[in-house]
Amino acid sequence: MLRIWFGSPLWKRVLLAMVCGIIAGVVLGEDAEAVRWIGDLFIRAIKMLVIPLIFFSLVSGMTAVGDLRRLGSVGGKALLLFMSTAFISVTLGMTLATLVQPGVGLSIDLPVGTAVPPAPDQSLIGMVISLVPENPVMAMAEGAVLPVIVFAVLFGIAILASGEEGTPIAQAMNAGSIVMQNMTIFVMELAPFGVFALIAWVTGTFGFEALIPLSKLVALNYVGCAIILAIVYPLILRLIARLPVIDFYRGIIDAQAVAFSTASSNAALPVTLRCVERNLGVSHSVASFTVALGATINMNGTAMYLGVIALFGAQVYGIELSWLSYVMIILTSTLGAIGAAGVPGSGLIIMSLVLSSIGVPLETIAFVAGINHILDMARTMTNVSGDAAVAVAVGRMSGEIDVEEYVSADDV
Ligand code: DAS
Repeated sequence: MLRIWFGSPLWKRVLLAMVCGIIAGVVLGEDAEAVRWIGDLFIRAIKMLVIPLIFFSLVSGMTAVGDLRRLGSVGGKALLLFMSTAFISVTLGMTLATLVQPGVGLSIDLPVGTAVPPAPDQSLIGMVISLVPENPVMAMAEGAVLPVIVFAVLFGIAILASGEEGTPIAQAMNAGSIVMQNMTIFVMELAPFGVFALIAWVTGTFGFEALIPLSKLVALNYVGCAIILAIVYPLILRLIARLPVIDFYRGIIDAQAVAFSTASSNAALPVTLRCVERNLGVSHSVASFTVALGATINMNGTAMYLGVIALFGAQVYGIELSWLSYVMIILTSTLGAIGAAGVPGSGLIIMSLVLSSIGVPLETIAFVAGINHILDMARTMTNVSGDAAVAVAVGRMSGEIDVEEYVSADDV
């Protein structure tokens, strides 16, 4: 029985858990509250990973650059494209959620006593100042993720500046990143149990209609990914790389298939590299750096998803968002997508930081956890396609792409 369970793909187990959770919720009604603690345990396990995952993932991503000069030339172009596409993606996600309002109509009041985190009341300058931690360890202890991200980026640059990239400190950061990715995979193995409990509680407490917005969320995320694939990346290819779009998508279809089926940028990395080098003609030097860094810090599908879910959560709980909240969503989603790891479910983990930053209860995860893997497959495919698009653009700008090879792109 155990072999059948753990032998089947995670998305099938989560889907089964979701169906069982709905049935349990309908049967048990309010009594489903009795299993809520399992869901709370799952949410706590997700929160447990955020700080160490982001810190190690970011520092090891920075040190993977190799040296500051490289960070300046190829890295500078790649990072500019990574950040701008992430900004566009999260803004797209918020726009779609504003237009469609997936959470409106659910209007859930949290059970008495549930502390709703305070919405940000800082001024913009106050917010910028708070990005620099007075004490990085305290920032980590308090779960202040944005200051931790700032410290991690500076820490990574300092490793490069001191020429320490090949030393034990850099190796330790890389090892830490691998450990945290494995821990994320382990926590996601608990997802079926957490999803069962959360969906049972949601269905039993708020009624079956509470699940109807989930179909809107799935549709929104897939439409958002489609817009990024059909508009954002072609703009990069046409305006920056000045290369045809059809050859690009023909050349990376294998990487997209692996990313979609595994919901993991890391799992797709070897195929993405092979597609970018062999099918699209990007030099090994630019491809290996840009695609590897992109798999770690470039996640446009995730950024878009975070924008959608942040507004969904605010709509569900009837929380009015200030303009500063929108700025916070863009900041935390853009930086959070950078800190997310290329493994299944990391976007769900980063979501907890985005929700906390705008005072939206983490109970929102209860609604999304059940469909998260379905969303993860599409956003991972979008993430990987973005890594390849930036590699082509940087290769073109650096004169390190064989255009003949690109236009003759075919499947590997
Ligand atoms: N599954 C992550 C990836 O591999 C993306 C996410 O969870 O949002 O890119």
